[in-house]
Amino acid sequence: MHRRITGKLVIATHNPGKLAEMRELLAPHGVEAVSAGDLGLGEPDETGTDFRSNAAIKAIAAAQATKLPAFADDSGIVVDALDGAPGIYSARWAGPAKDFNAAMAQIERLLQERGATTPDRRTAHFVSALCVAWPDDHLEEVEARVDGTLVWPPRGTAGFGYDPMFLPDGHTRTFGEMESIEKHGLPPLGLGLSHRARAFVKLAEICLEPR
Ligand code: ITT
Repeated sequence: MHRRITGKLVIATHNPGKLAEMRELLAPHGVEAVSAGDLGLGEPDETGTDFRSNAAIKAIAAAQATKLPAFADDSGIVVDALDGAPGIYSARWAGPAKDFNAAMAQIERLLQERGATTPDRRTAHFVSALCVAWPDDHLEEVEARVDGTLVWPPRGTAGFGYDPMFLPDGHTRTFGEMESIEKHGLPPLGLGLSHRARAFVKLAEICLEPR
């Protein structure tokens, strides 16, 4: 049986870009959200082998530490010509300095090495696995993706991470060139375009009161 989110919810992320998006997605549902950073929670080791298990690790750690339901996202960019890299290691490719310009340049270097210069050789998708964990170990888990191609040089300064390099299918502007409402706004305001927005729609269906 699915479980509804009621009362206070911990957003178990230390990534400010994700936190802003997760707050915006939750806002219409009247959920009182506090962030892991506000509560001074540590970051668990992401030892899972896929997005889903890493999202669960983060949500469970925060739920156990706070005795509140906790909401986590594990996400990343999967590049076909790089055999799925960086995938679950997307954050790590930016290094301790969280330098995503360097991480995007690294992807581009590898694509060039493999002769991936035309759009059909530069396909990629973002994945978001969302998990809500309760202190009694109940879990709700969903996952979604958005497909696109990688452009070079990166375009736009909106969003975070790999957004400036990612051109979603059917669009002419990268995520880095889109307003937040366009990237992850839900109907009727947006299209529910991003991986995180799409996963959130699935989560809202099973865990949240209708807007
Ligand atoms: P938390 O674990 O604290 O949530 P994190 O940044 O370490 O933060 P992940 O392990 O899930 O999170 O790494 C995901 C990385 O993938 C993230 O750092 C971004 O660089 C990238 N990413 C995920 N969603 C993205 C998006 O919507 N736009 C651009 N890049 C994204």
